[in-house]
Amino acid sequence: MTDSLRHDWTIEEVEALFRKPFNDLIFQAQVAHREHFDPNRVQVSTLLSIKTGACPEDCKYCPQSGHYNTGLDKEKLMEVRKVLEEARRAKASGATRFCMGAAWKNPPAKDMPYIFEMVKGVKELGLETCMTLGMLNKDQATQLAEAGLDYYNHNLDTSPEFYGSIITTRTFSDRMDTLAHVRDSGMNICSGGIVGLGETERDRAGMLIELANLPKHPESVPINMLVRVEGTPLENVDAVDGIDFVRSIAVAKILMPASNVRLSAGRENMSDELQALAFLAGANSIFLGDKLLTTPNPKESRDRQLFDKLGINMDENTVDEASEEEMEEFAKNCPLRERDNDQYYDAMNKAS
Ligand code: SAM
Ligand code: DTB
Ligand code: SF4
Repeated sequence: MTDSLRHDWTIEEVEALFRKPFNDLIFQAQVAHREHFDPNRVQVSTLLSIKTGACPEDCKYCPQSGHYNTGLDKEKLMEVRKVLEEARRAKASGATRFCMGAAWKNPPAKDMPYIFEMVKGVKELGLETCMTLGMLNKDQATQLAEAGLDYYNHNLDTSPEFYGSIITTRTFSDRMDTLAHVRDSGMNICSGGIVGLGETERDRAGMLIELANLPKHPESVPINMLVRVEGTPLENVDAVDGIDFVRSIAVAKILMPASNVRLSAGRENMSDELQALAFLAGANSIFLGDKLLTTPNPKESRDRQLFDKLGINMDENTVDEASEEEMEEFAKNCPLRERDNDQYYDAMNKAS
């Protein structure tokens, strides 16, 4: 498929964007944004950690890595029933997409039946579904697409050059392989990165180029500001400058104008004014709800106040919800939903 979007950005061009006078950069991003979106609407997702902590990966930014002591309570895979309760709550708060995250290197085969039930159940509630479960092989991506998963989140996080300074338990090309499987499966891609890991501006440009030069742009591009968590190797890294952060949002929008750019982690420590600049730079998606996966996010009431001040409307739910009867029928045919998986996990933990 051909589109009018570019997939051939060079590092020189993107570094030049980063160096533009701020006003010119924001103007260019806002013009690009308005060609594809209503400038006063944001897409709203809610996050839930469905399996928390004890991750075998050593991502230096992450409170859930088993390599660091961050005082986090580990939790096994959440029961399907509980996930659906949280999804119902998210929908009532106004989210249109429910994103389920697991602290895995890759999803274990034995857990896939539970995962599929979560996808089906959340969809039946009338929400879009997104999951982030680590690396996928081709079959897993196909099976998730068949279960009805709408989006798969898999971030590149930083440039290929800086990657090895942040994560040693996988490679940048492992990440790209999973993105290719997700694209081939027909699911939408959600992929972005983190600003504030100690990377250079060239690294920020490098990461965005990798996303923008994919054969098809990710439909969703989350830009996270590092949440510095005590116990992680990056707890004392210098805080990222707000204006520099907004530059990354603007450049992401200019490179991928038809994609939803998400003002993702880090909003808890941002002023209203900084968030307003990020929206002006083309961010049009957020996580709503007082928790991200394990760290705090602004209270819903604060976000609603901010949107009121800015005249921003939240996207409305357009997915048809299943009827009461359909939900009952689904529950009847879903033995995993009500099953308490404690016994199953105790046995597994003993075996490992
Ligand atoms: N384990 C899976 C993976 O890494 O793909 C999924 C969950 S992982 C927590 C999802 C994303 O959260 C990471 O790729 C990273 O971008 C983001 N993240 C994790 N810790 C963060 C932090 N302290 N600050 C900002 N973003 C963070
Ligand atoms: C994304 O880019 N950011 C979200 C979501 N995708 C999965 C996760 C942010 C996690 C922040 C740290 C935490 O709460 O554990
Ligand atoms: Fe594990 Fe994902 Fe955290 Fe890395 S970012 S340690 S893969 S949960």
